[in-house]
Amino acid sequence: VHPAWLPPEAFRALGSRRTVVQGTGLLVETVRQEVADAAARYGGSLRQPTTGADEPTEPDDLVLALTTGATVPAGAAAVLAELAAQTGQLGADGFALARRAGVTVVLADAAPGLLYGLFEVVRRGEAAFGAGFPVERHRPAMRLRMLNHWDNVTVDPVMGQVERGYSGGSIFWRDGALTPELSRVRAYGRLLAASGVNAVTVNNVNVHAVEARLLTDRLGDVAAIADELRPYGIRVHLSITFAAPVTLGGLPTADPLDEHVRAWWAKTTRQVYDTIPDFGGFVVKADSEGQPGPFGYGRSHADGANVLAEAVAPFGGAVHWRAFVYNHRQDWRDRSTDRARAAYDHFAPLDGQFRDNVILQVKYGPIDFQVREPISPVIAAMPATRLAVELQVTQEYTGQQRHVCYLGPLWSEVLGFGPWGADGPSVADVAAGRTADVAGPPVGGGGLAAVSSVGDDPFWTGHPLAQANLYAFGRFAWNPRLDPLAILDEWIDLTFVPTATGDPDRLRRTLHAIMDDSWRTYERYTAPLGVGFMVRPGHHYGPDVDGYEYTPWGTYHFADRDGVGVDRTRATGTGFTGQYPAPWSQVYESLDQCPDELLLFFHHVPYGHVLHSGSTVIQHIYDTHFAGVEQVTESRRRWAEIVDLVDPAVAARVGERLDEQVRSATEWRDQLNTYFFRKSGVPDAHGRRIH
Ligand code: GCW
Repeated sequence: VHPAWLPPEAFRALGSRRTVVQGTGLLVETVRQEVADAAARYGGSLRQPTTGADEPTEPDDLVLALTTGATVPAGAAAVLAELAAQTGQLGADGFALARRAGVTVVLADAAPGLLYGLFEVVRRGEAAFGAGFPVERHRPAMRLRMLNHWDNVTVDPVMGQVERGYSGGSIFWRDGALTPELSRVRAYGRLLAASGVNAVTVNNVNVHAVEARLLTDRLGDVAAIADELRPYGIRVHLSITFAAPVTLGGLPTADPLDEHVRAWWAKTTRQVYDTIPDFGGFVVKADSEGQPGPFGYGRSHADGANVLAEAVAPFGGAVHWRAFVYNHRQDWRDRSTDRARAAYDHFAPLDGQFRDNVILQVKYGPIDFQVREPISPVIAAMPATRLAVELQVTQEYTGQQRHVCYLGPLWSEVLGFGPWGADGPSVADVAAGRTADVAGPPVGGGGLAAVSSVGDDPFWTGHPLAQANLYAFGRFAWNPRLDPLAILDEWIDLTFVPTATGDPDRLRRTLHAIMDDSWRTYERYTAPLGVGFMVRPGHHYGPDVDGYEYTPWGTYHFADRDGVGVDRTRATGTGFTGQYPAPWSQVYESLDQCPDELLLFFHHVPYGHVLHSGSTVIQHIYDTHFAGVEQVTESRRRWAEIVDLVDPAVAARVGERLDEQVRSATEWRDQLNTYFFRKSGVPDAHGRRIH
């Protein structure tokens, strides 16, 4: 299995030093083991801590210590003194890092912080042991940093084992049972911890019959996974079906207000915590795409979420209730229904009705993980509810890990976006719970969640370069303000540079050239100007402009001979723009002010409409599609120039996927350009070949 961003070489700087680790407990032992392994490989040492008097004759290079001990090793004393007033304020996951008088010091109030501090030292490599630097305090912005696996225990004949999975089978489940390869689960936990993730769900949000039983008679399997992930500070969560009281409990109803249903959830949950004391909680997809939910009993989603929240509350658990609820059986002739409106219409009226251990998990956009969407208006509409923002690391709509598409810049834009304008709180602030300056009582944030891209593929993510997205997710959940290109640099330096043969600068430069702008490149050759979809129905790979146009799924572009786009204005359209607060309700409503990249999401315009860029819509479509393919072709060429610097297996896999990306992008270009040329009759201003 590929080591991803933790090749042994990434531990060289740390492993060649003298280190002491002070503290006790499971995660401190993990830190010790990491240091011991690295030291054994690179000639350093791990010293056992002693008490005050017999400090070592040779000073330590690195001290990792908990602030809660009676003393800290000598080298850390000055740093501890400086921190003094702030000890106890680093939080469970936070740490302080400094280098002074030739000693690098990591101090944490609790063991998880020590582990994150260790991985920060790894990330910095030699720089952690170079020039001194003053005390830095590190705390994650999000308390919950969660990956959702859409893994099934059994293999679905249509979807395969992992729904929207592009990396082989599940790393948790095999042949209907728990995987025999638990070491792989542990290695996964280690990678996640090194990126900052602290929670995982082990099964699909679409909960099928076998998977439902993970809650009850198959709970032992979940416990076994939890045992592997626990040493890396990762708590396990389960996706459950709302119908469980009926399907598993044999009750006549799953009505959340029924006393027997409440009692069943309470009893069942107690058993879960008896087996897995640090169990994180439930993730629920209800009344969505055929999953059962409270609507079936005439109850609200607050009723539904609260009965589960009540069951996990005594144990400190949380319920992640997804806001992805819409009518997937819409009549395409019905112009009054707008899928973009659905989450807000369902959930905004419920603000304030959820128990405080309910986290409403909202996809970042109002539709479905498209390459370009405005942010979901739900994010700005529920000040009295804990919200988590959901991203999609698995590239369902962004090339399915056959295309290079580094999503860091997309996520950075989403997280940094100010729903109340540039000066107000950002999307990340809402997820982190820092919305006190917005009307309503301040509530804790729900954190960041994302659909995992990992499978049992030797490269974890199918496309080796797609590992960068997984890494970036954890880093953003820790600090949403990080520069996406700096994250990419970290990932390159951890993953590739230590094992590169030859010129690491050339490797770094070329990977940046291929990846930096790859999200926008993908946007260029696929659906234009925020209109979305245009993918093949079902598997969602490759172009099919009208594939969803006359289906019940609510994802339409309305192209005709005169123009294209969805009128979501209040004036003449579905009124969706009214779900945003100012200034966006106005900006999006206005044809003049609406940003180009979202124009067709909000407006239906003629092909000759002139964008802010100065181009017409039709010419923009032609230009971006030609440019997108050129960029992909260029990336293919660049990769060929650096294959000598990387592992041959990686070189071969990436090369083969880039070939497919060139083919697929060309297909997208030709279908899109031809489609719009035939609809509009407007020729390309530059006379390029359109079929
Ligand atoms: O993007 C859509 C996917 C479904 C998925 C759903 C969801 C798990 O096509 O496969 O179901 O979103 O987020 O629930």
